[in-house]
Amino acid sequence: MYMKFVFSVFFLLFLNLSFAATAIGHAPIGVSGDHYHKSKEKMVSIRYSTMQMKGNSLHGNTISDQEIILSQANPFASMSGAPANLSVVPTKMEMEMVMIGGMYALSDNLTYMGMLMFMKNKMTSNTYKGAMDRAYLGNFQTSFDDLSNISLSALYKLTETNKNRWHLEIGLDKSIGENNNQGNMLTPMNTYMQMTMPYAMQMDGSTRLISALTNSTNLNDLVFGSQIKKYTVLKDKEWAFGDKLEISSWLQKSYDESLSFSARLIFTDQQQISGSSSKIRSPVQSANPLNYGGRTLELGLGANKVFHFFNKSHSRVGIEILYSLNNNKNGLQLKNDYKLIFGYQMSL
Ligand SMILES: [Cu+2]
Repeated sequence: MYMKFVFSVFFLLFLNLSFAATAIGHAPIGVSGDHYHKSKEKMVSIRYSTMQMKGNSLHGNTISDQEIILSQANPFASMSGAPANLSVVPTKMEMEMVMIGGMYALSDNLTYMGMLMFMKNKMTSNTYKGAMDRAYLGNFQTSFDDLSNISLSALYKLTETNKNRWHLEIGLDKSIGENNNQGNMLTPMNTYMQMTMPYAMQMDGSTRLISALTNSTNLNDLVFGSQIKKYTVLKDKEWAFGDKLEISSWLQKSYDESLSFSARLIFTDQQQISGSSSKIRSPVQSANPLNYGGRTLELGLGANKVFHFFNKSHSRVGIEILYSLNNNKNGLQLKNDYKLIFGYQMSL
């Protein structure tokens, strides 16, 4: 429902585009908080991203469904009727996100940035018999669609010369979606049952501190940029997704004034889930808080294009595709496959 509304707004804006100005001024579209503004400037943006996860890994090594159901114990086996081993195996997860953002510069040194995020997750899983021959029973899909996060940040300029700039970001992010989404699951008893979905299909309701340091260096028609960003849990409800550190470095090259290309490396290190929910107890890896977080490395290839708009304001369109280079996730998890980010920014 949210998604449809957001797309309508997006395409209305998109229809108004016409040409000209410089593309290299902003980082690849997947980097948020990459720039600040001059006093009184405003900007609105919308970003859409879709991420695919496919196949499983145990401590970073690929593992098959059969190996999972034969070797991985169900942590909830002591519950009556629960199978001794994991019996539901996620095979694919598709995450879609829409972020609507606004920026406003109070002065040349201080820019405020606000963001609203919508999320849609779809998970496909296989179910196997809980005991005896462990026969394959079928697959099923669960999903949720929700307003997920709201954040507010201050971007503070540290230094700026013709060649180089540095800025800080300090902000708060609040997770506002539901933490007891239910799904209809095919159980190892070959029945359908309404159950609280695993953590991956919930919002944790936590408040996080966002802190980041960003640098950008110009070398003629090249830009070298880097950003280190940390999300730290300040306050949680029952449980929270772990603290996350992201380090990103990119190289951009101008094709002409209005078009640039980029390559980016993104390293992410996330902690396991802290706490747990007593309602999440299905015989699936994603119901175990230990099977979250870890280290991943991705390569992003992207392009930015600038358009002119009513002479005084301008628009940018950015696209970035992230390929997974390395998955070293904690415990048993789905592997990252690829991510696509598409964004539109308009200066007012
Ligand atoms: Cu901006």
